[in-house]
Amino acid sequence: MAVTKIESRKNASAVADMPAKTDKTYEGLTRQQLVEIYRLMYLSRRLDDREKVLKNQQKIFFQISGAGHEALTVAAAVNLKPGYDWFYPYYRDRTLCLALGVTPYEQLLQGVGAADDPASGGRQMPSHWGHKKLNIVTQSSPTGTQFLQAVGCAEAGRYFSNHPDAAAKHDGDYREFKDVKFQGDEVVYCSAGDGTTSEGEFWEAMNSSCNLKLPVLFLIEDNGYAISVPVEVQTAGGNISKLVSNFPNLLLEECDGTDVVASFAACKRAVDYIRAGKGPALVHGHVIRPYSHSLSDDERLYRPDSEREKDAKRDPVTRLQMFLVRENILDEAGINKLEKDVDHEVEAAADQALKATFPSTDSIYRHVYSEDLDPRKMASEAQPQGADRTMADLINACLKDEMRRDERIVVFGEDVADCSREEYLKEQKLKGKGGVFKLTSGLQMEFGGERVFNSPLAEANIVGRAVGMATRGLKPVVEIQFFDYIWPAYHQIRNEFSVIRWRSNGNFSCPAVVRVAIGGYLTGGAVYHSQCGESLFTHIPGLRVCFPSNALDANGLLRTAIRCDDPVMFLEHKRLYRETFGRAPYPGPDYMIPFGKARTMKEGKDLTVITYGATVPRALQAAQKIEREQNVSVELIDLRTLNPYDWEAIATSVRKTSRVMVAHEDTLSWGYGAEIAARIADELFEDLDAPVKRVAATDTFVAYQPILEDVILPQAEDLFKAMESLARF
Ligand SMILES: Cc1ncc(C[n+]2csc(CCOP(=O)(O)OP(=O)(O)O)c2C)c(N)n1
Ligand SMILES: [Mg+2]
Repeated sequence: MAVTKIESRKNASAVADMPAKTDKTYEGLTRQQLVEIYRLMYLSRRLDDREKVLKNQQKIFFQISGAGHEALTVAAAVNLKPGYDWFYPYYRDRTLCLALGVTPYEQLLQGVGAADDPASGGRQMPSHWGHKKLNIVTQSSPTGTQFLQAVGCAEAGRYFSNHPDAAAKHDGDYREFKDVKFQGDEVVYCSAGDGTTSEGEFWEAMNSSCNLKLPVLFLIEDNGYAISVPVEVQTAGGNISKLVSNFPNLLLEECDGTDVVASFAACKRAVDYIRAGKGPALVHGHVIRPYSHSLSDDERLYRPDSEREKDAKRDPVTRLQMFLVRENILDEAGINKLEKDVDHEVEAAADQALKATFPSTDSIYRHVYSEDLDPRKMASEAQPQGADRTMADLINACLKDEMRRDERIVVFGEDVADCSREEYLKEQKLKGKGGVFKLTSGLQMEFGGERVFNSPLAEANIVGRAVGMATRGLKPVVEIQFFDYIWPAYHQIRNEFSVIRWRSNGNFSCPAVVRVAIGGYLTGGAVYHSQCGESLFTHIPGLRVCFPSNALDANGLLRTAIRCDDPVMFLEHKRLYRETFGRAPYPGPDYMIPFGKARTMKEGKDLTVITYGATVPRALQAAQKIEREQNVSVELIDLRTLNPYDWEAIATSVRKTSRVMVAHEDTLSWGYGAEIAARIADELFEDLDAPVKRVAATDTFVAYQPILEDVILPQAEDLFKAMESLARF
């Protein structure tokens, strides 16, 4: 049983030589194990106490405690295996992390913000856990983003068990740097507080993990409050167990989380159930929160003494201490010795942590992107074959090529499968759907439902699961059906997908591709099927952003996106999917376009137009017209990728023409063009003969009525006029 392991861990030495007085066990816990558990709980509490002092002395900068949650989280930990199972803990899980093998010194390094902090190297707050060796996945601060990632993590474990060859290393792409570990019966632990179950992503994770019978242990640590908001305000009826009790395939355990033995028994039943492959489990433990929410909170403002005193009587550390004495497991002298040893250990760890080296200030850019593989350098030649094909065709062809080449790729999203009810496909009576724009058509038929499948209609679900899978080494290439509906996933994109590598100081990464159908000019697309918004991604460090304008670029950039080691937003303009403009022959299965290399669509000498996406063909039309009619020679640059972008190409062209405009389909103000224009003004001022111009959509939404859409979105005519005035300036 896994629990015996804690005796052999380094920290257990204080009690290892204690003779067991009887063979009596408590729900399977031996007396010696209970002593060790007490040691961990007491250690955890003392670390919180020590941190509080350090915070008051301004030697650390934030403190949030695990106090009151010690019994429940240690009970979970002793049923699990560090470095074997996977862990998505939250900030109250100090005792769990100690029990898994994070040392007190390592925990204090977090508070200090030390270079050697194994969780983040000083980038993330203390008690935001992460430990690569122990499979404790980097923790963020938004409540509840861990749920769907835990689901994805569990899916990845199952996938690799079914496809062990996919785990192999492979030179020349992200797999060279992304090691895969899997066990077959691993459990994914995911904890949260009672308040956090109000987040929609909790329910999405319950839904998917139960539906897919995934090995996830949800531990809900219910201390009755979310900062100052009591549980009955968060949860209908005040008890989360009641609300989740009807989920199919779920084992539900409700326990007194201040009682170690009861918590241990509940967690053991849960873990046994999960390891047996029966589905997920949720353990709902009732705990207390004696130290307010954090050091920034004073709970006396909203909780009367009577309530706090009632809680104090259930303090888990005191309860276990009394239990040990009552059961003659330790006497007073034994307790005193243990506590003294722990006090010394904490002091020594704190002294050592306070001497730790800080991160160097020039390290701040490390791990924003992969340090191993640079997509700006990934390139291979096209080998054109056959007739011209559309952007939709060549994206589909790239997905197929890459899925044949790399068994780690999974594709999911809304409607992306050919047909979820596979028996219909087997009867071969139907063609299948394959995406609302048919971009994933035929993928499920070729690669099977395990690699290509429909997600629930829930965008956070898609990206959150993809992040969890990619963290484990899978390569999800997921689809967001319309950019207009990406917002539920934006939280995962902004706070997780982009930042996991940086905040974990390179210990974790989640290189996946999010394909997004974007843009207007649809005639009838209206407000919610026509939006752009690329600057909302380019404004996020850590993300690569592609926005191809033609079939060949879409193919070559998507291949680089898939093979690279960074998270990529791949923006596909739906108006361009089947446009006559920009069709091209299939370039072969290895064609890669490096990121950050613009394409000069047309050379010119009088003015430069910098653009991308659906304004490329419109700008080209305008440029040809002005050249024809007024002999103005326009240089047209298609950026192709927006982060990174090709500054070199911009600067070279501006130096040549001295007149420049940036054009895009997205709204004008605070758009992508503002950044490019500002940089040109800053760095190329002396090369300019005219102010930098911008052409973009009006600062409105896109309307349904075509005559309105026409005035809202930039047309070739608008570009023509802007070129004219720029040339004349
Ligand atoms: C998405 C999000 N909203 C708000 C916060 C601010 N916040 C941090 S912890 C917390 C309360 C969490 O309560 P609960 O889930 O019950 O956990 P507990 O702290 O009680 O253990 C809040 C509102 C946050 N971190 N993330
Ligand atoms: Mg709470």
